[in-house]
Amino acid sequence: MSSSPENKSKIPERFTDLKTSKPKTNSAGFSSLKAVAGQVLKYMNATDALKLSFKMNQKGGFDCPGCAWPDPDDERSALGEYCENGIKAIAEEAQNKTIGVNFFASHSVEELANLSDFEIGKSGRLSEPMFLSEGATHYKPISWDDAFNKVAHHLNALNNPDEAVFYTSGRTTNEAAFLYQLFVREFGTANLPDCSNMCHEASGSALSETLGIGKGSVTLDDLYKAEVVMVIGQNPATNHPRMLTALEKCKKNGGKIIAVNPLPEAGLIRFTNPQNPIKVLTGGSKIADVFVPITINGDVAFIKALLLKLLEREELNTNVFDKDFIEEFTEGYDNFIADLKTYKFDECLKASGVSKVVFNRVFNLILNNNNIIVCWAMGLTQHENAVDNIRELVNLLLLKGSIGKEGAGTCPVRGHSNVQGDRTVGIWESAPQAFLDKIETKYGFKPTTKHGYSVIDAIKAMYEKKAKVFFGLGGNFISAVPDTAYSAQALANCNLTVHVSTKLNRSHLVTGKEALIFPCLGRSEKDYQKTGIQTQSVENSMGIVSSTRGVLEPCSDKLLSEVAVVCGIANATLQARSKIEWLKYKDDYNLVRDDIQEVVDGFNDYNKRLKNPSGFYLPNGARVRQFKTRTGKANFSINKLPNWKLKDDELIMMTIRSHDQFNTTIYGLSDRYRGIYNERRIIFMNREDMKIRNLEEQQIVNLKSKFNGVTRIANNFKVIGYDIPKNCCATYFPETNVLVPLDSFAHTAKTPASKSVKITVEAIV
Ligand SMILES: Nc1nc2c(c(=O)[nH]1)N[C@H]1C(S)=C(S)[C@@H](COP(=O)(O)OP(=O)(O)OC[C@H]3O[C@@H](n4cnc5c(=O)[nH]c(N)nc54)[C@H](O)[C@@H]3O)O[C@H]1N2
Ligand SMILES: Nc1nc2c(c(=O)[nH]1)N[C@H]1C(S)=C(S)[C@@H](COP(=O)(O)OP(=O)(O)OC[C@H]3O[C@@H](n4cnc5c(=O)[nH]c(N)nc54)[C@H](O)[C@@H]3O)O[C@H]1N2
Ligand SMILES: [Mo]
Repeated sequence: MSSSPENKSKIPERFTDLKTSKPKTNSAGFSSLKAVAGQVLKYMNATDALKLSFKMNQKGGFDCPGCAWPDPDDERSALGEYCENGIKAIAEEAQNKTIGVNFFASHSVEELANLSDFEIGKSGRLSEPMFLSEGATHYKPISWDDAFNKVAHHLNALNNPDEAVFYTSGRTTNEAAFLYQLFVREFGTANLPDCSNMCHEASGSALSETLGIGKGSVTLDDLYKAEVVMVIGQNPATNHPRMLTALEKCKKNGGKIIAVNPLPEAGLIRFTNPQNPIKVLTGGSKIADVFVPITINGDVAFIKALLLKLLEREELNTNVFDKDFIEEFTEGYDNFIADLKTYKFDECLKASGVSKVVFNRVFNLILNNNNIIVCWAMGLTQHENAVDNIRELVNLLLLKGSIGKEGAGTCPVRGHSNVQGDRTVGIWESAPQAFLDKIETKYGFKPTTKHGYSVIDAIKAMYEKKAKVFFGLGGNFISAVPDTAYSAQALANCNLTVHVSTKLNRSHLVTGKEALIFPCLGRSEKDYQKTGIQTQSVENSMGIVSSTRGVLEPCSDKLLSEVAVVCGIANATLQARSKIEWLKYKDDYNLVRDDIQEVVDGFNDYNKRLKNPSGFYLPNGARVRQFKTRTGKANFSINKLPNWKLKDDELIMMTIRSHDQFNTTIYGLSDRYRGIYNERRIIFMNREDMKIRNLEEQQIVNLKSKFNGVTRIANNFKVIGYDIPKNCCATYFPETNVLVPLDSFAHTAKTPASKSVKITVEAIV
């Protein structure tokens, strides 16, 4: 008998072989160079590896498929703008080993689901389209044409287009993403959930409302020139390693860095630039001038405490706030101040878990400087009050006039390499009317104005059988989403699940009645089409659009590009009823860009400007103090102090990334900077919390989360005593996604609250 969707979705609860060492305070340096070489040579031949490292993030080369950190506009190091984790990302993609008919004939879905995600990832690159028929135990090969027709058949059999869900992960390029949303809208729905819903959606919500643009306002140059950079809720040494070079440069220019994080993350404390041999020998530079060990979800309280003290000073001495800026460019100041006065400093500071001494050091830096940048990532966006976290930071910047000028502003550090670009070109379940109108004018069909499903809504719709076809352009839906067991049942309820992927992942194993795997080209591979090798484009975290072009031969001749897959499906599904000649786009991607420039603002002369080796900046109102909000000004906002409480036996858990993973892709089992080797089933706990519970180092525990009367369980974790605030704990994503309740998400943004999961820890007796 085959196992349940829940069982297939579950990461096996076995231990590997835990070793520990003291956590590191320094990041990168020699050990990073060693780790890079090890990872690359495991998978690739040396010639390919060299070719790649010279072309990655070089002008005219290909964009690293890792994070969305921008490349410097001018100088780039000779060896490629690379970092350890960028190289790992590319080594993972550019593997020589492929899997196809033989692999799937000899491994059933059931058997593959028993592997760990690390093992699944090691199997190799997908090399041909595969189909799992209803009730079958094994995937079988299928031709591309038959596969497209199958998708078309299922889509056309639906009662209405809203019964289909079209997910996107953030590696998809602008060209593929634009065509994909165009197809989805012409098909008749706006069900376009994307990984952004689980990532920076809260940033987008907060920033659009307060500053009129859902993106950050700063450039790399601003970071170099800032007087103070606050890095809050972010672990750059692991997730955006090249950011540390920018912070180092900022410090060299006299800037100060404040790091706000429950964990003393390695790179936040010290950093050794692996591209600087002298620094490698001398042990690197100090990064954080002040490290703030905040309690999990203590950020609104901490920022409020800062705001209150600033106000106190302002009332004594008139030069603390930038009153000219507030007067000319903002709205809502009086209401904001009136609300702020209802809070008490001591209560806020207490709720943040930060000591008075540390607070004062931060306060003095903020008080005495006016060019401030705030950088943040998932530590702020994955809470129920995530939107408030970001709006409260915006309040701080507005008071100081620290926006829209050199060395100042907002810097939400994006995750996937093109997640920002995908949204820009229309991957949005609630796209603005102006965008839909432009689609209508250009193509002559009327896109639905009804908002579609975001990730959480999509899961519920599939669970309730209101949605019956799931299509994923990239990503690993089942492992990325919260509430794994419920979500697995949601997918299993579908008639068809389809994934366009480079590598095998768990989402291929937790399927609807029928399932398809579409293997596609990766970033590093040459994209041959009728008019020659194609170039594509991406937008980084700072709104720069640049080209990307693969350098390696494709790992199989049966791969299609994402653009070709989208065109194939659109053509097969819509046929004569389409107003669009779909197949022409796959022959020549210049035509896609010609269309994008007509529909999306800021892309004029797209093809021409893409030839600029550094790419081009998209317009950004906040950067030039043009705030396109409802009031036409930058808006102050009123944010409540979150009022979550733990029961006596509860801890608040954040689910974070190790140093050896890219989201659900597990490169290795270690987390070197935190001193963890060969094991992912661990829970970092405060040593006092361990003592209260009589827990010893490496003791085995089960984790439980209770939410709205439902208990969720994840078994077998080893306890690690760690430098983490009391009542807080940390585990790795995706192992603990089973514990994240689907209904716990950010207000207005619906980002799952995967950084504030209330759990209890139970020793196995
Ligand atoms: N190598 C690598 N690079 C990546 C990724 C990857 O998995 N691997 N993922 C990419 C993606 S999609 C994204 S979104 C980004 C993610 O980048 P990050 O957001 O840096 O990733 P997380 O590991 O989720 O780390 C969150 C950090 O926030 C802290 N934190 C958690 N809760 C709180 C809180 O309540 N308050 C504060 N102040 N801090 C808190 C944690 O201690 C941790 O340091 O990285 C991108 N880049
Ligand atoms: N508990 C918890 N859950 C989280 C998070 C968390 O911090 N905690 N973080 C959330 C965040 S920030 C994000 S962004 C999501 C990530 O969610 P996703 O974007 O869905 O997940 P990834 O792991 O990035 O997707 C990896 C898969 O993408 C495919 N892939 C890789 N490259 C390509 C490509 O070029 N093209 C195509 N078509 N496919 C490709 C491969 O098959 C690979 O297995 O997870 C979210 N989930
Ligand atoms: Mo992300």
